[in-house]
Amino acid sequence: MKMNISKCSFLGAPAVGKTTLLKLIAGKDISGQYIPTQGFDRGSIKIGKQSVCAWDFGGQKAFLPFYKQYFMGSDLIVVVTDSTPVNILQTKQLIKWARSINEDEKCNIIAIANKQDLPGHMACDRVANILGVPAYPMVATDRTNRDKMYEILKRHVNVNGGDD
Ligand SMILES: Nc1nc2c(ncn2[C@@H]2O[C@H](COP(=O)(O)OP(=O)(O)OP(=O)(O)O)[C@@H](O)[C@H]2O)c(=O)[nH]1
Ligand SMILES: [Mg+2]
Repeated sequence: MKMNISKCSFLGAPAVGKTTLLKLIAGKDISGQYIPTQGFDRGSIKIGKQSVCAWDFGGQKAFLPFYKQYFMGSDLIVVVTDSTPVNILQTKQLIKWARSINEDEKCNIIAIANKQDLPGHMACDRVANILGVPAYPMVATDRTNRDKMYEILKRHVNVNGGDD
């Protein structure tokens, strides 16, 4: 019997806000200082009736080759950018990498244009244009965005009959 679990991978450069986004969804404290994720962390999120296994991949480039085997088979890839022009271009490269690894799998890629509260951020529609994937504006450090982030995942995770 196929279990009703999706795999959702969070990918992005260091310090763009991946771990913060996952804490936001989980309703955890998001006020702490930056602690870089070493390797990856895994956690479970409930989206409707669906259990989603969320993989939080630390952004340091040296980890990338090591990720391949863990990253394969993602149902949804959430690439996170801090919405600066330089980082958006780095993110474009990461999307290329993600596609090259998942090319045989059908998997969705979306982007979170995070840190929309900071001066100099790029507007989300421009981020979407450059990256070529659907993008959503976000401030992960604002806990009132929890429902918004939940709805984004719900829309894109392959929810089977999970209407609530
Ligand atoms: N101003 C602002 N700061 C944010 C936002 N999202 C996250 N941060 C801060 O950015 C820093 C890095 O956040 P993390 O979530 O740890 O970043 P990460 O992408 O998991 O980084 P790695 O684990 O190194 O790959 C933390 O100090 C967060 O508080 C945001 O939307 N706006
Ligand atoms: Mg992290």
